[in-house]
Amino acid sequence: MKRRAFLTKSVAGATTTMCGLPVVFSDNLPKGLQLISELSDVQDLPSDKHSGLTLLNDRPWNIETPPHLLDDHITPKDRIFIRNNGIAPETVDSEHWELIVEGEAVPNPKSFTIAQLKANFRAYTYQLTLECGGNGRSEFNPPAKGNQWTTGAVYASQWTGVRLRDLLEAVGINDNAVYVGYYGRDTHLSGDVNKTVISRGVPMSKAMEDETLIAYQLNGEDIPLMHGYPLRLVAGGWPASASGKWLHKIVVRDKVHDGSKMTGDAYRVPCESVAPGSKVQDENMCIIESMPVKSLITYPKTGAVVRQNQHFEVRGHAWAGDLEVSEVHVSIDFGATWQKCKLDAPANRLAWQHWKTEVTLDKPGYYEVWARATDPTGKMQPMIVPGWNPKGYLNNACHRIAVKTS
Ligand SMILES: Nc1nc2c(c(=O)[nH]1)N[C@H]1C(S)=C(S)[C@@H](COP(=O)(O)O)O[C@H]1N2
Ligand SMILES: [Mo]
Repeated sequence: MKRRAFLTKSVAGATTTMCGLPVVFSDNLPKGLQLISELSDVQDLPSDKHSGLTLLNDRPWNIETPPHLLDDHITPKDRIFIRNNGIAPETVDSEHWELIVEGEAVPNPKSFTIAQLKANFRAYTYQLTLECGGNGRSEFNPPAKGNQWTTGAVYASQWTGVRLRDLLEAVGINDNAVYVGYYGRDTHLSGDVNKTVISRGVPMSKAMEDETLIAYQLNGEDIPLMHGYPLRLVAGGWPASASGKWLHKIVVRDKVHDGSKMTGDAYRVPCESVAPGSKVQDENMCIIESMPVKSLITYPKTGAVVRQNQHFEVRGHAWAGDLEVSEVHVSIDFGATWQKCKLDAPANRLAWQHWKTEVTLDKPGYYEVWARATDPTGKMQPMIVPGWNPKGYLNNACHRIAVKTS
């Protein structure tokens, strides 16, 4: 859903502008000739985003990142994909922002300002991999409804904040605690203020992990508005939908949280594999938890021309949900043989890992480079799209790029 380019001609016909810019030499334009920009679709991204990102939808914003723009070890804010289910708040008063902690397992609900969070709890910083459960959806067949993500709904920025665990311990929770759910301050597309956009969460075991944060900074600065300013729950390694933006309430439930997009087929896959196109009853759908092993080639990019017989570096990142990736291999012969890559340790638990290797292509022609990561249980990325599911989640097929030799 791209916006049309915007052409205006002043009444006098003196200035012609395209997308807000004057058209130089507009006097020379033959009458009736359409500008190319008028004929093609022009992307209209939020101004703080890198112009190379790909717009999937502008209401709500859904924008993905091409693999070569994810080359940094720590993803800069202008390259982070955006996945909004509703409309982000337009203005935020961070001074008066309150975080409420309540729910069946909280005998004495409490509320905190951001200043109180900062003053009363120790700050931690972790680099965390956040991948949308629907990343890779575009490859499923029969296709699944929803944003047609290719490979770009993943990033690993650095988050700073307080531990959810420290907060819950300070508030005091009962033994009947089962699940933590979040509520954010975005608004429903319908405009109905009584409707919750999305309210997901994680079980207590994930909530109490060291790396699960109530964050107030991303890469050492205030969180960008689109990514949850001023507060965000972040649970790395799990579908990013568990990491609630514009966080204003945490509920500690005595049952599995049943907020918006926790039930039915949302962020769930069939508990047992099904034939493509099957109808699956809700009771046979299971909540997605730790994300599967996956990797991305961030250099070179598809279309690169490399010198025949001259080695060049291939590199990228790999991640495996709650686990650490144990190996990454690449293939230049469509998976017939694989070479092992150098793989770095993560910056901390739940951060993606960098890998690289040298590749030589010795014949003129077209090649593909495929990357395949393996987790410590021996599970590898499949070479073709795995387990079809109704909503198109968890496609962790090998990433492939095309290169030519010259
Ligand atoms: N409040 C709120 N939190 C949210 C969402 C949302 O729409 N509203 N989208 C979720 C989903 S589905 C994803 S994939 C991530 C996207 O995070 P990002 O926009 O920082 O990339 O945010 C999650 N948290
Ligand atoms: Mo998502």
